Formats: sequence, structure tokens, C-alpha cells
Amino acid sequence: QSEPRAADQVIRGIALYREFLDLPAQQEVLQALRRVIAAAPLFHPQTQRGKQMTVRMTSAGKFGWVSDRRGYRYEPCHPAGMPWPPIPPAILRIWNALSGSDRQPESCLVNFYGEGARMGLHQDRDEKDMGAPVVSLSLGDEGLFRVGNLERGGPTQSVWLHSGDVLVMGGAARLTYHGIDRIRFGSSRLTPRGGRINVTLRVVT
Ligand code: MD3
Ligand code: FE
Repeated sequence: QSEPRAADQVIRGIALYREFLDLPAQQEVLQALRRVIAAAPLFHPQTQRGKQMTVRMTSAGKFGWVSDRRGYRYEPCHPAGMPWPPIPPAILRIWNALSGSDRQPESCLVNFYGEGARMGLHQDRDEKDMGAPVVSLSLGDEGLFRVGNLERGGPTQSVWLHSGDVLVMGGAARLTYHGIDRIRFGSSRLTPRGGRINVTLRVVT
């Protein structure tokens, strides 16, 4: 009904909504994620070269992102064999408020950053439908997000993401290089044992 909220900042085409979720809403999502993780445990993906990623992951929705020696791809089941649990309604509401897309997300990737975890600069290009945006929610400890360019190399820009912040990557920004350099472990009270959680919603088919 109401006009969608305007972004607080646009970083190379990526819209940043600071504290889009207030503390009670963050807690609601965190509770829902605990149930997702109980049904589909976090795992350490292996890269194609056999190196373990420092981030642990799981997914909800029709498809989840997996990576192993055979490469990375979307799969309908967790590596342990069970189907991914449904995407929690509290998370779907964020998509519906900000994506501007008629389609519903098919994948909800949950990234958990423990102490020292990071994610190198990369592009997200495993999705068949690049028309839909990616919507991302940060929870827990602060993370230093780095945004590059449409091609490898060149200057980059960094911004600290806080608990409750939401990013929307649509249009050309969908293909920018991005990563998480480091987290400030223990900087948030949302996650009493520390760590950063990032949730990304995507249309993948
Ligand atoms: C910019 N996750 O899951 S979220 C990922 O914080 C990923 O865990 C990071 O990169 C994290 O692929 C960054 C912000 C984000 C997510 C997807 C993007 C930025 C993006 C896709 C295209 C461009
Ligand atoms: Fe990414």
C-alpha cells in the first residue's frame, strides 16, 4: 500500500537500507533461522580446488547453493540429502517490501561468519534469471562489505554493514564484484556467542 522506503545510500548501484529491521524484527528472523539451521545444518562448503570456505552455509527454499569438488550450483537438497526447509515468512516480507519483483524468491542462502571468516571478491552469476534483484539482510556482528566493479580489478569501495541492514542489488549492480573482508567478532548483542549472519534471497531459475 505505502510507498516503498527510499534507500539511505546507493553504493555503485547497490541500495543500502540502514536498520531496515528493528531489534524485535531481527530477533524474529533469528528465531526463524535457528529453525532453518535445525532442519538443514550449516556446513563448510569446499571450493572446486578442495579448499574449505571460512563461511558456513545452509539454505531455505526450493533451491540451495552448494559448492564441492564438482563445482558450485543450486540444488534442491542439502548435501546430507534432505530437502531445504521453506523460506520463513518474516524473511519473505523483506523481499516483498523491497525487491519490486513479481516473482517470489526460490533460494534463501544463509551465510554464517564465525571469528576470522571472510568472503573474497566474487560475482554472483549462477542464477539463470539475472533480471530479478538479490536482496540481502545482515544480522549480528558488523561486517566490512567491499564493492568492486563489473569486471575484476579497479578501485573498490567499502562500507560496514550492521545488524538489520538490507541491501538490494538490481539492474547492472547485480553483476558487480563484492565480498566481505572481515567481521568485528563480538560487536553485536543479537548473537550472544558472536558471529555474523547474512541472508540472501534470489530467483534462480
Ligand atoms: C552484490 N554474501 O552470498 S551480501 C553471497 O555478506 C554474498 O555474506 C555476502 O556475497 C555476505 O553471494 C555479501 C551482499 C550481496 C549479496 C549478493 C550480491 C551483494 C551483492 C550480488 C550482486 C552484487
Ligand atoms: Fe555474492
